[in-house]
Amino acid sequence: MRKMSKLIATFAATALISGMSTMASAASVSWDMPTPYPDKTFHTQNIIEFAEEVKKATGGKFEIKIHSAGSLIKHPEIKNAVRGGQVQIGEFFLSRLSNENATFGADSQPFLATNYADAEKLWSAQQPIITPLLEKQKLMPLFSVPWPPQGLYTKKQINTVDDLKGIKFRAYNATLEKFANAVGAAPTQVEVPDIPQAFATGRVEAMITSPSTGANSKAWDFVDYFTDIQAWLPKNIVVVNKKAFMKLDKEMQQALLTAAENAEKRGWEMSKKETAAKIAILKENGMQVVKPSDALMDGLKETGAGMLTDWKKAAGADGEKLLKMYKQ
Ligand code: PCA
Repeated sequence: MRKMSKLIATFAATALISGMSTMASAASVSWDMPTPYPDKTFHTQNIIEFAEEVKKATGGKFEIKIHSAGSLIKHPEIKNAVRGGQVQIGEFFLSRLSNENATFGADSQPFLATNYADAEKLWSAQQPIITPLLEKQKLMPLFSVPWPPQGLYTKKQINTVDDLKGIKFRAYNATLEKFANAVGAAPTQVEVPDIPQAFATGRVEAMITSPSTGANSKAWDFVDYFTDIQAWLPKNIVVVNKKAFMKLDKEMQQALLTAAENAEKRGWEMSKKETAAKIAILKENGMQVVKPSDALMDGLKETGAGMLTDWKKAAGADGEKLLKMYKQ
């Protein structure tokens, strides 16, 4: 009898220990994080590091699985997937929400903020306005990182705005679509993973995007000119489902917030480094990197000014507040 109970006790203890060790090795919380962008994108590299930091800080208890290149959720659905709790966290292109409220699109307005210092000021002005808009949807913004200044990719040299007339143009949001229409080009929405295919099949023949996306898409396979117009620095944003956040224990919440703060800082630095590095890759692969003519810049800026007037109307009092803060 005594032998028997000792045996049971030993068995129970072993079960307890092995149970504990499985708990320690498997994450007790696991989140899914969709992003529209491929693995080699610096934004994706940054969120991979963010997830690693969270895992390390929680001793492996809190795991965030990155699903890149729209593999889990397509770009247009990511925000609503986080909102509906289908996933707990996600990354997307902030200005895609400008149909909900024009202030989400401030960073995609042509020639409003064209360098990192101004982009930072613009984010400081935009953040307090869009945060409550997201909170109304039970979303919590975690961090936001800009793409490098947007440049023009074409098959032929572009000297004036007129040279863009009739060109089939790849767009990534409504603002760029409007811009393309305003200069007489013909825009089509194409997600980043589909860029090479869209050029190869002739659906598009030109685009405005960063040196990063151009180099990662091997733009030299389908265009010859990169005109460095530095038109705007649009941002990605990472948002969390508020309910999912509230379910985390304090340690996990803190780990997430600290890693987010670090990711925002690291991401801005990565973005700055990308600009020169990726322009060099475009050159190495035989692309003509061109400084824009004054005539082209004048024409583009005039188009941008018209768009800003429309944006102000659409953004109303919030937009006014945002611009006032930005210009201070
Ligand atoms: N790359 C993304 C967004 C802006 C950028 O530089 C794209 O082309 O869709």
